[in-house]
Amino acid sequence: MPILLSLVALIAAAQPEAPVEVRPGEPPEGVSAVPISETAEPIGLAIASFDADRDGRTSRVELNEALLRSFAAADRDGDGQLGYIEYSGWATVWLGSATALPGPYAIDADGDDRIAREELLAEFGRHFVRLDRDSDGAISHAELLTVSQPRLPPLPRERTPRRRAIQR
Ligand SMILES: [Ca+2]
Ligand SMILES: [Ca+2]
Ligand SMILES: [Ca+2]
Repeated sequence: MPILLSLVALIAAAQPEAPVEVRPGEPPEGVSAVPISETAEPIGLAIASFDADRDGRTSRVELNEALLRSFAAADRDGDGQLGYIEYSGWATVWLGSATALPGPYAIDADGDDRIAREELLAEFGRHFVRLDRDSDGAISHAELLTVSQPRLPPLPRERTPRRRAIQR
């Protein structure tokens, strides 16, 4: 009898483990059902890089000083204003792309096709207040992160009714 038992044990040990059953629409065990990603807006890149004293936080003074410094560097023709082309150069350096937000139309509050220092400071000031979630007067890196759940691919749809709907 003990021989038979050990034989059963051996056979059981030789059997491959039953595959983990994964039901459609459910993640396998150990994988979070809610994938989280943390991203920063382009304006967050600029604000983080304006942290002059490297304490990991950008104060309003650091923001304004860096904006004025970078404004002067981007003002190629030295007229004290940034044309839209000059602004796209500024945005490429500090926001990472000429088309990143905030765009020139949002900043150019008086619509004269030129960006004045005050207009740049005012627009960034608005974003500063928005991003300073704890209202302590400085933007931490944590305040620049947006936690989001990436979109999952849509479920396949039945085609026929949809085509009919488009034809109508
Ligand atoms: Ca700082
Ligand atoms: Ca203007
Ligand atoms: Ca803050």
